[in-house]
Amino acid sequence: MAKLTLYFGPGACSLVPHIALEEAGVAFEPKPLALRKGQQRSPEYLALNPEGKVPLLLVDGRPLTENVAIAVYLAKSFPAAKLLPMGDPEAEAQAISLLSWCASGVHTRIGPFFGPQRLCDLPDSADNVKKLAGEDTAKNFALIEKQLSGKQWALGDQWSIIDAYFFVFWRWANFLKIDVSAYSNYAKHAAKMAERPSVKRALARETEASAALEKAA
Ligand SMILES: N[C@@H](CCC(=O)N[C@@H](CS)C(=O)NCC(=O)O)C(=O)O
Repeated sequence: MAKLTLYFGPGACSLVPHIALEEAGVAFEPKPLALRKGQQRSPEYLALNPEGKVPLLLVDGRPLTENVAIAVYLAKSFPAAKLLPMGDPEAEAQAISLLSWCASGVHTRIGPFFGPQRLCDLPDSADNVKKLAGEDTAKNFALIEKQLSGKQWALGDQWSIIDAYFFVFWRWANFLKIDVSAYSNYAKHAAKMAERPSVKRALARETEASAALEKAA
């Protein structure tokens, strides 16, 4: 089996593969980075991922970036964990469609709340950027709410890595104090996610890592 190393930022979108690794019960080396301190831009890290972002999975030392690619790699490497549908081409493609939308449609719209000046650095523009990000995020959350309607998980009865992605956005929305009161299916989904042992383990590791990174110089 390949040696796996996961670089993650506590609370960041790297929680998606972090939960997936726990769900698959796979041994891996966790490498937390303090994103607020800019550790993702250190020369050592940029040599592994020139984009300076998490997640990064090292597979026997070879870097694999991008949540969607890491999800597909983990799902195919550990089929027993059923992280994504496998076998039926249409079901596989539908899952990748939803996963890609999480990465390119949802993440990119809620992300500007964390750094509005990265999108527009005109004076006094931050509130406008956040207003637009909020409108798009509300539309995206309404779509997630619909996706979860009448279902146990994002794809139906079977949990998938897409559920981890939905959970990350929910946590961000709560951290950002975005009003989520309109999304009852999504709230129930998040509550069920929080009870999953894989999620508890990943969150415990991220909380511990966060405290250690804060303490370190
Ligand atoms: N498209 C990438 C996005 C990765 C991404 O934006 N990661 C954020 C954390 S959620 C990051 O590393 N930010 C640090 C920075 O931009 O300096 C993926 O899906 O893996």
